[in-house]
Formats: sequence, structure tokens, C-alpha cells
Amino acid sequence: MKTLIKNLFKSKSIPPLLTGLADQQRIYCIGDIHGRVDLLYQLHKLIIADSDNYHGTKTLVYLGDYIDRGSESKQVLDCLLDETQLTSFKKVYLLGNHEQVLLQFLYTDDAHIANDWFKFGGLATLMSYGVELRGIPTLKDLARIRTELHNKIPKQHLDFYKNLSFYYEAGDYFFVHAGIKPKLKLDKQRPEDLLWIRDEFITSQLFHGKIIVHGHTVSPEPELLSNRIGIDTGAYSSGKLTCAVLENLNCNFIQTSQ
Ligand SMILES: [Mn+2]
Repeated sequence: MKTLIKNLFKSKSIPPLLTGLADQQRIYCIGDIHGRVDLLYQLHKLIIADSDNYHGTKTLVYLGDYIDRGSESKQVLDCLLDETQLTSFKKVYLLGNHEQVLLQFLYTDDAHIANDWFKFGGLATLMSYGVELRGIPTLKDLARIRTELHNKIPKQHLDFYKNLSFYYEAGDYFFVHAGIKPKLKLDKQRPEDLLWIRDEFITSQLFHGKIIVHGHTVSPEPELLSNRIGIDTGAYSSGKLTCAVLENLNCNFIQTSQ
């Protein structure tokens, strides 16, 4: 089922003059994967089937949070870096807050960051890279774990994490991991908001200049609103990994089944 985003402006007297994407352009945008490589493979297959007969320009945008929670973070990275897959697509990889914390863990000495990261899924990532964990790590273990992770992460993976983008723009769409701070221009946004913001953005009724396509805040079903499209359907625990398919002002969704 395709929904025309313009129809969603029904209560506004003057709808914004939006055209969405230019003709002959289609974007497939994938939400938070969180270590579920099984779902990523499934979704890639569905995307290939969906795009088979399409001859315009195809772009794949990944919204970040590739790692943590699920047990196969390393394998998700291997899949994303496999250049033999989805070769007819231009690919865009955005930074999620979980990748930011991984980098902070690797390159700063802040024990609070490590502690927080371990609590919100980082242990699963460490295990997927083969870092030895002897029970729940204590502060004394940090230096060893950091060194071991440095030694075990492939250079290609590190380069991938370091080169992720904060946002991507195409036509009337602005793609970002978490969202944007309302009332602040899109080119004036702060990294911490782009990666972490929740309620202030999620509850905002304002139009932000572009339609914001985001993940980070879980909803049971994808959210298609006049000012934003939210596609984090909690794949890690729900088994539903969502992809928004955008063409002109149309948006429909492809999902893995549970
Ligand atoms: Mn997130």
C-alpha cells in the first residue's frame, strides 16, 4: 500500500509545497538493525525483489545502530561491507548513537561511557568480536577489554565506524538516526541531538523544513506522519526490521516477518 505524504497535511490550510524525491529516484531506507544479521539478510532479499523492475536511480540509506543488543554485530558489519551485495544501489551509512559510544569506548578513557555501553548492549558487540569476558566486566577489566577490542576489530570495520555520516538529504527528505531539535535550522543541528533526541522531536507537530526520516525511538509499527517517518520497529526483540521505500511523495514499507 502506498501512501501519499501530501494527504497527511489534511488539517493544514496551506500544505507545504513538497515534491518529495525527483523523478526516477527511489530510496530504500533501513532502520535500526542492532546485531540482527538474520533480519538484515531477509530484508536485503525483500528489497532486491521489490526493486527488480525499477530502472531509475536506487539509493539505500542505513539509519545507524548496526551494533549492540543482538548477538551478531560483527556479522552485520561484514554484511554491510560485502561489496558483492546490492551492487545496483548507491549506499549511504549514517551514524547511530551506539556506534558513537563504541568509538568513545575505543578512543577515550571514560569509565562512565564503558559502564553505560556495557549496560545498553555493548557486551553483545564485544562478544561478537571475540573479546573474552570473564563475567560482567569491572572497571579493572576496562583497559584489557579495550586493548583486546582494538586488536580484534578488523581495520575495515574501524574505518566504517569512523566514516559514518550524521545525516543525508535528498529532495524533501532529511535522513538522520534519532531526529532533529525543533525550531533549529537543519544546517544548525548539534550532533548530540541528531544521535540521541527523543521526546522533544517525537512529540513535535512542527514541520521542520523537510520530512525527517529517522530511527532510534521504537514504535510497534512504522510511523508515517506529515513531518516525520519513524522506522525503528525494535528489530532486536520484535523480529521486525523495517525499510521505508520512498518515491516522489509516496512512502510504503517493507518489513521482515517475525
Ligand atoms: Mn539509537
